Amino acid sequence: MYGWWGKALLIDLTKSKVKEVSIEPDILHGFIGGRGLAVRLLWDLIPPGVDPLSPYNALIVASGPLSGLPLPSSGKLVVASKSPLTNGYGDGNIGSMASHHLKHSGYDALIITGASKKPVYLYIENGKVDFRSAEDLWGLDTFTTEEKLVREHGRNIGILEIGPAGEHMVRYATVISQKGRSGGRPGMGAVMGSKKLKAIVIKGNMEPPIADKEALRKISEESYKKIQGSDNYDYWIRQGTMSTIQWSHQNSVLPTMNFREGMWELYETISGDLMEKLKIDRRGCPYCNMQCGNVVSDDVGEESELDYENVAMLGSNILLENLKRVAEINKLADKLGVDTISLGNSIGFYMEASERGLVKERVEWGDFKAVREITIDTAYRRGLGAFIAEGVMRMARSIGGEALDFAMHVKGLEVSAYNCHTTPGMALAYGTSSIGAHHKDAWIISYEVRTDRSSYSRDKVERLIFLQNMRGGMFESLTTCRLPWVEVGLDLEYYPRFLSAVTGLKWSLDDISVSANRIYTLIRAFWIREYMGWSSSMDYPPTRWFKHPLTKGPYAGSHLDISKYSEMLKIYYEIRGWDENGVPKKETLIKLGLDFTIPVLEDIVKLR
Ligand code: PTT
Ligand code: SF4
Repeated sequence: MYGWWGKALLIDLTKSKVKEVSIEPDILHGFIGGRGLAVRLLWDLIPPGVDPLSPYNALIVASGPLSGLPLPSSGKLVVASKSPLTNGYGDGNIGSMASHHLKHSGYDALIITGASKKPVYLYIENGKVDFRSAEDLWGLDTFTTEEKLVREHGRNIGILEIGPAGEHMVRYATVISQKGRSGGRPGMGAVMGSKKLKAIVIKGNMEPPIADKEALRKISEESYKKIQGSDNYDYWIRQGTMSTIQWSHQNSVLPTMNFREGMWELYETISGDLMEKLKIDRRGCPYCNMQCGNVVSDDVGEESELDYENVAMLGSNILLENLKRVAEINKLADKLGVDTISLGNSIGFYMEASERGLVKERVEWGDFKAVREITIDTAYRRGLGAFIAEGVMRMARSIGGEALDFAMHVKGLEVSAYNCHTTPGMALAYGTSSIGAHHKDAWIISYEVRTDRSSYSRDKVERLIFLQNMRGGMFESLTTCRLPWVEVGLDLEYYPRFLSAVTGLKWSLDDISVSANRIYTLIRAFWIREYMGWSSSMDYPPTRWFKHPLTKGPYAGSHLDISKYSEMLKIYYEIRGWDENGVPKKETLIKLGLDFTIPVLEDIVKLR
């Protein structure tokens, strides 16, 4: 078989045992890799209803058939597990040398189960696993951890690690790599912490099985050139995702004051244009020729790598009006290993609750000193930080009443940085994303703002499903970065060509779309299994967007219409082949080859 190794390493931390398990070709062809492979493995491996922070949960680290190969922006991998934030399927994508080394280590995935009694890290060289003591690493921030591991093992390795937030099982702790790459928003770092797993060091130098190396070399060379020659290339290299700050403000979608408003008169204090002036370096993921990690010097003179989501959520959303200060909080989040989107949401939610007099301890909008202190305390679950570490959904439930209306999450995952008072398509993208309110599966908002912004049309739902299948299905499973397509317009047709050259099988975009549909539907089945049922109310965006109109700018007075949203959701279900409650129909499961889920689901819900 070409394209995959056909094997995973099953690593049991309780018993310090390792077993090689084979992965059937049908599974690899049907679910591709990365996210698709992860959810397929989780379905079989973890007991239904498992506590995500117990030893019985599994953490999957998966590459895809294109990861870590010499083709554009391929240095990505997926970390996935049952999420301690949402109790459903959770994953994240991370750009790291760990992707290259996993691909060259003889395995498609690591499956990590059990829990160690004492802190450990895994040293994996060409598939041979050593369990090493991490007692001297436990408690260290992610930057220091990585420096120590590099001193111990040299530079030619890939490292994934957690910081104090993961160790203290903050519900939105992430996995960090290379001082500024973060993955696994729904608490993948907390799952590592619950297993007392501080880091994974991986080294591989085996030749991956590629069907037609010469064809791959040619397509790859051509695509790298296309990227470099694109019209948007120079601007992208200068600003990366940071140009979205000015775009979002101009289009009234910039999250401001806990998503109360969509624009902020002080947006220039955190903009991409300002970042360009402060920029001291540029970094990025392996195999990428459009590297977008913009590094600035922060308030205390240390390096911080900025992206749109980080700056919007820790800037306008909490009214912090100084890019160097925002950069300091962002760097702290990376060092502590906590997701910036959920952190900015959780602090913003608390600031609003405090303004409304719903909580005892007062925290003012834009109070930098307080934000700095809360960020550190959250990672260690100290004082107010212990409350904020629980995330928006749990904080809102414990306060109750009106707080539930301004709790900005879907299924427990905090909303990423797009305000949707006036963009129903993006609201539906959040409502139906496979991990909760994340834009990664469908960034329909740019299309929506360019075209018919206020419509709730069928066309928009069709476009959304296409985007979900490409972004959340194809890119997450191949697993490569989607930005060459999204930002500099690399033709999507390159991806089936890469996949055909690597696997020796003939793939079209339509074939990949069928797999994406299968992956989406299996993820939905996973949520139903873990929630012991489903209702369409789970697929609605936060109440604020229906109930609290914008008060500023050209869209003042606007909000979403709930009955029109419900109509869109119905169309969404119909196209996916799910029933009116959002449960996949039996014929859909059979058509997609997901028959194995039927007996499990039939015990829980009535399948139509
Ligand atoms: C991603 C989410 C994003 S999406 C951002 S900024 W973005 C935030 N980044 C964080 C960070 O940084 N530090 C931190 N402590 N928390 C953070 N939380 C937020 O996490 C990232 C890039 C970006 S930058 C984006 S859009 C694209 N995302 C991709 C994706 O999801 N899939 C894919 N196939 N390709 C992608 N390419 C781009 O990658 P999550 P990274 Mg990320 C510092 O992790 O959990 O998926 O959430 O991976 O290597 O850091 O690259 O404006
Ligand atoms: Fe990484 Fe940015 Fe390159 Fe994507 S475009 S691979 S996120 S550096």
